[in-house]
Amino acid sequence: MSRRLRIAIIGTGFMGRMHAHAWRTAPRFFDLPVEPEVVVLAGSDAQRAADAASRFGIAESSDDWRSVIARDDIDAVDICTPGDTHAEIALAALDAGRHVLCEKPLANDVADADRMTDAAAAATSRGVVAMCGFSYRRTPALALARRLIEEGRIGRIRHVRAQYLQDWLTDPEAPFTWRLDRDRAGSGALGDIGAHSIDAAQWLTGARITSVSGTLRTFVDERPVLDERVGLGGRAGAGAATERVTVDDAAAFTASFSDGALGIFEATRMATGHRNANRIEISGDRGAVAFDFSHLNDLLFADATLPAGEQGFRRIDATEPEHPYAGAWWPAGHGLGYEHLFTHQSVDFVRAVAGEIEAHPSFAEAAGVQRILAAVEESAASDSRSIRVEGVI
Ligand code: SOE
Repeated sequence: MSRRLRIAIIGTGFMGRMHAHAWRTAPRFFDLPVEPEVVVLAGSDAQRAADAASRFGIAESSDDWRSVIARDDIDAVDICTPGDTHAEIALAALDAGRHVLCEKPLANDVADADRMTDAAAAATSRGVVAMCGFSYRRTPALALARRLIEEGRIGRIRHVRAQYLQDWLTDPEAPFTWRLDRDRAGSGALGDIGAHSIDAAQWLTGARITSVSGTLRTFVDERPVLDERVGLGGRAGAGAATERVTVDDAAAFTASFSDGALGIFEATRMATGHRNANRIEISGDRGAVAFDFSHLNDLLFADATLPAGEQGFRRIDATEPEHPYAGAWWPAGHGLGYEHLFTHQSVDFVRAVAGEIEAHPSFAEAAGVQRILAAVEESAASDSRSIRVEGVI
């Protein structure tokens, strides 16, 4: 294997810039078997791609992802574009024998997710790695929660309570973005942030969601149009044209898990006061874990095997060297942030390419999340009827 992993990032928005930062940081803090290097950044707008490349110290930029994938000096393609382009780019990259890291949700519908999964399975047999970017798996505190659950520390799981709360759409004047267009984003809060909760719930518990009953709500169905470069949180001027919102602002659903646990999920972009509260609490018959991204370095752990007088949640600061990923960073107690999740994701991707670990989540797992999203939509369209999730892996 060459000592370098030459990467092309496709996409120059929030995620493209975040991934560019992560690839640069990963080898500086982690000892990696292969040195990742982003050699080209591609985007639909040539100037924007050139600006972003220069800011992140990437030698080349392009406005043509197809020619980038075809280059013979590219080993891996990192897809950071809106969901409507994931399948086309991933299929082309896998076909060309490139390793692929694809942002979440894997696709905009189950059919595309399945095509990507089939292509990934064929490519994997030729030594190619395909991984979906559910970045929260790489939060040290959440990875610690998984370790505790695997060790049996919370026992048999009965409840999963997951909320992903954002508030950037609370104001009816908050502008339209591609995230509010069903053709580009697939769905709204459900697929953008609810997908994280679904992935985390299944990854943490090791169980699969087998049926759901849900409701979707769009509170504001038209919004002013603003240049997308302003990004999340921007505002349009008076008299701006408007665009119809074709996705949900909020989603809520209950879920049954394969191990008998009961889940309750809420995903919304209208939870006033919550900027990015990705929360999950899992209750078992021996204990419980609770996590809130607003305090991402903390894991709350309740040990129900202790004497009654010592029970209740206690806070673990997940920054000790023995905690997942944490040892590569700062002395204990000095904390990590959102960008570190992406650095850890890059680290795991590189290690998977080098054959040291298995890439996770696989496209198959991410397609499983897609099936659950589709089932929630189907349920919401039929008065919250309970829908079985087909093809649970
Ligand atoms: C916007 O809602 C967003 O950037 C999501 O797309 C990300 O996946 C999440 O981590 C933060 O919020």
